[in-house]
Amino acid sequence: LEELPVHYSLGLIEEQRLLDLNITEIEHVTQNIIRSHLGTCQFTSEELSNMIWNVHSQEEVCSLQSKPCEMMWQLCSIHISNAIQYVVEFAKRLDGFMELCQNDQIVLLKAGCLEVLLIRMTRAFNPSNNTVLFEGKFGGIQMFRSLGCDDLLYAIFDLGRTLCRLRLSDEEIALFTAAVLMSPDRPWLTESKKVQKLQDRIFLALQKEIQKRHCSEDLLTKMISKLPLMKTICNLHADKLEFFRLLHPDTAQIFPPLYKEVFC
Ligand code: CLR
Repeated sequence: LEELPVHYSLGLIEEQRLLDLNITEIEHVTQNIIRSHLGTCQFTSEELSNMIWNVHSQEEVCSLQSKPCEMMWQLCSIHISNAIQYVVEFAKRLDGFMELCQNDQIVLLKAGCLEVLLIRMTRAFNPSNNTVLFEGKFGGIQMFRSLGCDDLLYAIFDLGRTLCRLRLSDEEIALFTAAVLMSPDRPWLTESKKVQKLQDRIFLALQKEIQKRHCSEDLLTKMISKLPLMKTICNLHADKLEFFRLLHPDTAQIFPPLYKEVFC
């Protein structure tokens, strides 16, 4: 080492310092996102695992099934907009999000919040009996029969099962939802380069997080491969909502304002 020219060893040190800097920067991104997720995920994993065998009784399922279609739509939209409020708070806490222009903040949230909810649903989904958390207890797809959207519900439950199979940690869910939210390809973005840079950092952080826990490197590929199914679900939801509004033109009052703002 003593024989090396001085500038060479200095160069090495410099490079090493740069590497450390990048590592701490990504570590920073990771910590910010995980903290934001844990602070806004509505239920801790512990709360969810305590609830998981608390299943709706047959009577409770029947009473949901006998609700009129409009009432069930209203109930679901209330739960969804409540959950969206937490997603909005999640986005606001992500480094860089509030520095985007207001137009882009709105574009990203409108386009991404249902996808984020669908990923978050994995935490509240029990794949061993195909149940999801709804109204404080777990229940199967039949709870939603009166909505008249069987194909949509099958797609949602299908996604729940396939995402659960990936056995994502809370950290991975945090980073995955952040990456989905920061999608630079959403229509009407004005500063998509900025969003691209933020998403690049998030994917780097996600890759690092996956390397920590898994031997197989293809988890990220598997996660990304679920995005088309999510897009299909979003489109189906939009179609069903449009159809519902055609059948019930008086729906202006039944949906909560946030649900209308995001989806109508
Ligand atoms: C997702 C994870 C959130 C909490 C939460 C709130 C509302 C839940 C949602 C989760 C999962 C999907 C859900 C939704 C309410 C209605 C909806 C159960 C658990 C079902 C699938 C019905 C959808 C029907 C329409 C789109 C018409 O932290």
